[in-house]
Amino acid sequence: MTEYRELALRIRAHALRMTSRARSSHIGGCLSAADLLAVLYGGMLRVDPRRPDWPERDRFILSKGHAAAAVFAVLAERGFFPRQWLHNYYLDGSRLPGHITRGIPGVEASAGSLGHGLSLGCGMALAGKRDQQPYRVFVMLSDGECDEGSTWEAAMFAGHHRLDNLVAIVDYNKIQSLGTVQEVLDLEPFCAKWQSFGWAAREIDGHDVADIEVALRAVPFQPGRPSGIIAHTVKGKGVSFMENRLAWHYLAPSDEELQRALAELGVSG
Ligand SMILES: Cc1ncc(C[n+]2csc(CCOP(=O)(O)OP(=O)(O)O)c2C)c(N)n1
Repeated sequence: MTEYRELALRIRAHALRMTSRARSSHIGGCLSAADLLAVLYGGMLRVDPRRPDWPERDRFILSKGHAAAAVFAVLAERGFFPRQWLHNYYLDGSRLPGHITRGIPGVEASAGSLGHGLSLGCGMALAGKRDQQPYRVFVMLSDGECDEGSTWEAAMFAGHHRLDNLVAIVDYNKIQSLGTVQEVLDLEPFCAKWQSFGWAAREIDGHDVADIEVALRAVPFQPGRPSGIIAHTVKGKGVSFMENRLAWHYLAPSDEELQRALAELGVSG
């Protein structure tokens, strides 16, 4: 568990530095996803950085593509590409754009226009079944995307086709870009909605690495059903002045805020 926590810390520190340097948005949703990504890439995903195109690899799709900084950070930490690439994230001439983009080693799909990742995951999972491939497909969604009809069409499709090689992980941080989920379009009873679409779904604490590992080890939760993990998280998790603050969806940390945030995490600038 210590390794997961250390990896999550490095993801948070990288994402803070990257968004600050680029003066770019979305740090709140990177910090909420950091523990989930640490457990996924810290051991649960069957991937190999030396063979990013290995046909039997698990597929991971970041449907909430604006949190790219966190995924680039974990891919660099796992050795898919050099850590130096992170230094000019989202700057002119960079290899790493502000949203997740296919073509970068370890990235399976482009995303950023929200609400499409689960459909992509369904296609990959269905292809895997038809080709009798052993890989699993993991899709990380935001709660905001679950206000979109396309997500529920994909959820219905996955249930209908009994895609038990598909796992949806919702980073349920309860905050979108301009309001809370409750104000914008409430999702509750959320877990029950997934279940009614034919999914085996459960709720976890998305910051408890042990809880996350137990859930990821248990997929598929039920044979013949896609697995849904509703991960309760906190937007901005780990940095006190960002936690649960709507403004940190779009704000970029200033130099001074970056130093304060890194000091709170206990890492140097
Ligand atoms: C189709 C689409 N509409 C609008 C946007 C602009 N946008 C970027 S992030 C975001 C919502 C952020 O909230 P959420 O999706 O819950 O993400 P998280 O809190 O996990 O960062 C929106 C509306 C978009 N990227 N795609």
